[in-house]
Amino acid sequence: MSKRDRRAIGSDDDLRVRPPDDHAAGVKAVAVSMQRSLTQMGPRRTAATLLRLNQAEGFDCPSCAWPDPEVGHRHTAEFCENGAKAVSEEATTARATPEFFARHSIAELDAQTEHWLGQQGRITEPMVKRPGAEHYAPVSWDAAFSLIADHLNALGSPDEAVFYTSGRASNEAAFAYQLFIRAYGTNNLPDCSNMCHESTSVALAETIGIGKASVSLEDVHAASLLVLAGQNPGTNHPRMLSALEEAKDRGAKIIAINPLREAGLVNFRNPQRPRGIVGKGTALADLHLPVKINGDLALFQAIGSLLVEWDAIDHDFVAAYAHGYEAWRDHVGALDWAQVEAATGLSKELITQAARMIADSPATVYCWAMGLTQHRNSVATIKEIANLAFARGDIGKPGAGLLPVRGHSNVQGDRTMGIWERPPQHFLDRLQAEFGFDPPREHGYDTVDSIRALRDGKAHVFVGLGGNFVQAAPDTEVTADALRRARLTVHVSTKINRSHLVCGETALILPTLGRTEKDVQASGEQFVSVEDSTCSVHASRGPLAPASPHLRSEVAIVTGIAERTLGDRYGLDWAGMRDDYRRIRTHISRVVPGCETYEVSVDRAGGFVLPHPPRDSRTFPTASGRAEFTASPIELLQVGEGQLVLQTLRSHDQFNTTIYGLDDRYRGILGGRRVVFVNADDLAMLGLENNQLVDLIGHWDDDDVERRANGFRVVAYDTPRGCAAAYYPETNPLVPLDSTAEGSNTPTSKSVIISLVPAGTAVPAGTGSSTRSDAMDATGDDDGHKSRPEPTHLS
Ligand SMILES: Nc1nc2c(c(=O)[nH]1)N[C@H]1C(S)=C(S)[C@@H](COP(=O)(O)OP(=O)(O)OC[C@H]3O[C@@H](n4cnc5c(=O)[nH]c(N)nc54)[C@H](O)[C@@H]3O)O[C@H]1N2
Ligand SMILES: Nc1nc2c(c(=O)[nH]1)N[C@H]1C(S)=C(S)[C@@H](COP(=O)(O)OP(=O)(O)OC[C@H]3O[C@@H](n4cnc5c(=O)[nH]c(N)nc54)[C@H](O)[C@@H]3O)O[C@H]1N2
Ligand SMILES: [Mo]
Repeated sequence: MSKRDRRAIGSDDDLRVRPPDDHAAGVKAVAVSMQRSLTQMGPRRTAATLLRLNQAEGFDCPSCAWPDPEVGHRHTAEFCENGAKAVSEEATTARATPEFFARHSIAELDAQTEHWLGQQGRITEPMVKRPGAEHYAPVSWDAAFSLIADHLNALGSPDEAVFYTSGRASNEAAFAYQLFIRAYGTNNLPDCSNMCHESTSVALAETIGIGKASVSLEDVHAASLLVLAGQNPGTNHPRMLSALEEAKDRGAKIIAINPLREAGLVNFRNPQRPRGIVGKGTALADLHLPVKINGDLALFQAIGSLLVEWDAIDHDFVAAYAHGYEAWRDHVGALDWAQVEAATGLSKELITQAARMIADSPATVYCWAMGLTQHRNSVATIKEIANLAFARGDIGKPGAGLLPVRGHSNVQGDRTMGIWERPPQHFLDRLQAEFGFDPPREHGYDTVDSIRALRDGKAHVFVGLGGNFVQAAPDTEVTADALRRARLTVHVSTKINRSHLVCGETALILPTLGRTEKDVQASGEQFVSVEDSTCSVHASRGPLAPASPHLRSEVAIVTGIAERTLGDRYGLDWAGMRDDYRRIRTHISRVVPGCETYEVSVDRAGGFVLPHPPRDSRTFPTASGRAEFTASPIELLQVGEGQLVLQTLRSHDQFNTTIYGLDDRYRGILGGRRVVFVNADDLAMLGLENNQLVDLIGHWDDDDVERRANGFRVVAYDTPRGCAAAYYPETNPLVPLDSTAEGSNTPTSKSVIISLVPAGTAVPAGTGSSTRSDAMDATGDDDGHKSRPEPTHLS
């Protein structure tokens, strides 16, 4: 058992399990968020922050990317329990000072849990770990920038550095960052999106010509049917529940497609409405399809075949706007129902019920998130959703469309601003026209390819604008070894995380302002801008004084690194951009399509909405200029005898790798995180007892890495046979680096093949049986991504 496993189990001594909840939110949620905020921030900061959250003159919630209601329709408290937790986590009064780093060696800190690290508070000064040092020590900004510049300028090629971005960076920071990286000379811009909605971006670019949602919040309210697939809104997008409630009030129906009966899909008690406080709340899903993990492609094809059979097709839409209908119709016409039932675990009767609801609905919105994007066949699955929308004409009309629900609050904006390892040529052309240098045209490394490059000694410098790379990325031990091989790792961060401790020979932590804080530069107080899941872009202004006088904004840090590294190369005015963010926005207005009046539009109350041709005019910027039907083969996941398919998901008390607390209230887990949810019949079949301590063994044949995560409590849970669930990031050591989605290279963190053994059981080497239906390229060839289709539109 590794040191990390032991200490995590130690923290779970208080684990208690009770039955899962049958509803989400309600008064309890408000009480929980207020109490946490008061403890971490005190009453004054609580009032100063929470009441400005998501208001027109306030700041954008740093939690998820769910859109805000129109100005005039917002509540006084326009936030959810988990948004309040995210704000408290950032606006905490705890501080990790240089004295703290002097007291604790890096090894000592690395022996602590992620939860404990987060509780140490905001980092107050730039810190450096020199080669061989056991502690981080304070360093001046000036020296830090020089250190980075020296390392970058000493590399044999700019392609030996990788520049990661997490989805909290503002549009201004993201634009300046990608400009610097391209002027430096590489497209190595991996981001969290590579692990998140990349499958969506690829699938939608091919089918509708743009990788973003085709709906507004008003469309969600006006839908007659909402299909929620692979998403847990009660925890991850709680404000979405208010929108679902509004839709239900107007008569909408909801179909939930999820292996788990998540509380937030069942019932919502809105704390802002009287009936949510005293009554029974609003029943949400009218139909729940407990699909087997990764059964969605087969499910959507089966629904498609029924629509064809019933001729419930919008032939006018198909004739006027679509391409490839006949090939799709013939493909789904040849469906094998036995295969569908094996893949989905659902009866034909239940699938028929769902198809009937879709056939009867004049306007359907399809929503999805990580339950669909993190599988080998994710791109095909999402293209199948597009097929259904085209078949019914459910795109480009009120109350209908495609809604990939984004994760990080500005992950979509970062892509729009050019954070992308595969930038479209037209974006690079516009950069060239604006700045007068020829940006690199070769595609760069995505997240998985960056890890391979660091591992194989092809990259030596890692810079992270936010995020917690070593915990978020797959194959924890492989990723950790790759980062340790770097000559320099740099993290622009608000709080301590594991990636600061599993670092390169030289390591820097550069502490930054967060979304809650005032940002004052030479020209005065600045605002930044962000884009939500529905392409709406708006300004954000933090209300609080910075956590420390030594903090710098992300823009100041990025331009500082750029200035020192590039000098006056290409005459780029880094100081000007830093002093006045309007200069960055002027560049944005000339480079990013749809942002022509950026400065004015973004600062209007409620902001503005970016153009989206399919949504706005049923124009499809695809290869054929039409909505592209596609036909995809169904492949069953091959799972060996006694093995399970594990999905790695979020608890109610975390934001990705930031662990707020140890409860997963809605699922009935209290005081611990090392649990694995398994169907009771599978437990009996495996000879395991509920509550038994087990180890998780990963099965992946293509390399010699032993993948194991130890010391999990088994919890008998309502999930389909053969399916298991456990929390991320504890289970990331089980996700093989080379197991990625076809076309998007996203790690398959929702279909990990495992077996369970009683804790401490030795497993002889070489017992990982092959679990896949066919071979895939697992050579670690970092050119693999180049075979992916050329993107046409950003994000
Ligand atoms: N509070 C909070 N908010 C967050 C986050 C957070 O960690 N905490 N993270 C943010 C980020 S970056 C993201 S990307 C989003 C993530 O939001 P979600 O996608 O909701 O996050 P997950 O917890 O990964 O949940 C995946 C859901 O898909 C289901 N699922 C798993 N496998 C399958 C499958 O094969 N088919 C189907 N149909 N369903 C499946 C799971 O049971 C679960 O309900 O949330 C964002 N918001
Ligand atoms: N097994 C498994 N792995 C997954 C997933 C999964 O479902 N299963 N989900 C994937 C998904 S969807 C995503 S999006 C990734 C998330 O990957 P990341 O985005 O890399 O991870 P986060 O945990 O969101 O990053 C948290 C860190 O960001 C820093 N931070 C917070 N606020 C700010 C800020 O304002 N500025 C800066 N500069 N830094 C800040 C803090 O130091 C904090 O420790 O993980 C992926 N990994
Ligand atoms: Mo995400």
